[in-house]
Amino acid sequence: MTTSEFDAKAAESGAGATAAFLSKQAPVADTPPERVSQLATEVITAVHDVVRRHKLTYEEYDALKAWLINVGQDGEWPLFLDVWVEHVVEEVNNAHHKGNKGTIEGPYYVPGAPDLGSRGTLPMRADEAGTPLVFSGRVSDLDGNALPGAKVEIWHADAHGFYSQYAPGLPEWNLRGVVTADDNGDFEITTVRPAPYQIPTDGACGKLIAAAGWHAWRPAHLHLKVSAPGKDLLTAQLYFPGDPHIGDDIASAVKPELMLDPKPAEDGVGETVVYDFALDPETV
Ligand code: MBD
Ligand code: FE
Repeated sequence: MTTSEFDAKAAESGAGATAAFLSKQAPVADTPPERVSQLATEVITAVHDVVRRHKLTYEEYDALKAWLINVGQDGEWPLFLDVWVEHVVEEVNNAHHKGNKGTIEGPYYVPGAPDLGSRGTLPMRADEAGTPLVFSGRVSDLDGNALPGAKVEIWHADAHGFYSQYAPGLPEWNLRGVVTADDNGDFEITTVRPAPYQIPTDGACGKLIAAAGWHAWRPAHLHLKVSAPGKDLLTAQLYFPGDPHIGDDIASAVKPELMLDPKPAEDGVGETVVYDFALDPETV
């Protein structure tokens, strides 16, 4: 793939993520005016503090203004917020959980992926690139009781870092599916190992990264949502040992509990990995 083809797909992903976010719900929180006022005042005051502390020039102020406008025009508010803010929202909302650690959802979840039964292969192209990976596990409550019927939704990028329904040219549900835990709480998903992922570099977020001398990489990851009646939804990502970006994920979404331990498959084709989920009771 050429750089310009890569960039063209990246730009479309941003616009798609914005459209998908706005269409999935009316994102209105029932927040009382006192709390809106407090939150807004503190955010604005934090900005004032930075301006004073660093004596922001008018040139810098205008560059900031142009950049903020560009984030919207490039459709990159979902990307910006999920990369640089969501991890703290996840942290404060799930701190009380005693079961599995979760992490951020990111911008590319789509509900309603194909149902694969308890054991199945994610939809993929005949020549899908990547090492075959069989991912199995068990869903239980905090006491270890199986949760038959629990849903495990999984989605991940292809070997080029593209997510179906955001990058053009991929089959609709490529590398997205749902399995249902069987009577023992067990499930199995066959897919391919994802590749390290670079967030789009051609939009406003990429310009910030370049201007600041940062890098744009996330470690390779599988996204998951694990759910069962009466349990809190677990949104997680799982990572692979030895990945060069485990220690410096641009989205700050790696936790030691989210590391997989894949083994070579017994039949010599690809890898197998086992990872179990314990769900917390629903927060009331
Ligand atoms: C991703 O695939 C992702 O998971 C996050 C958090 C941000 C951008 C792209
Ligand atoms: Fe992702």
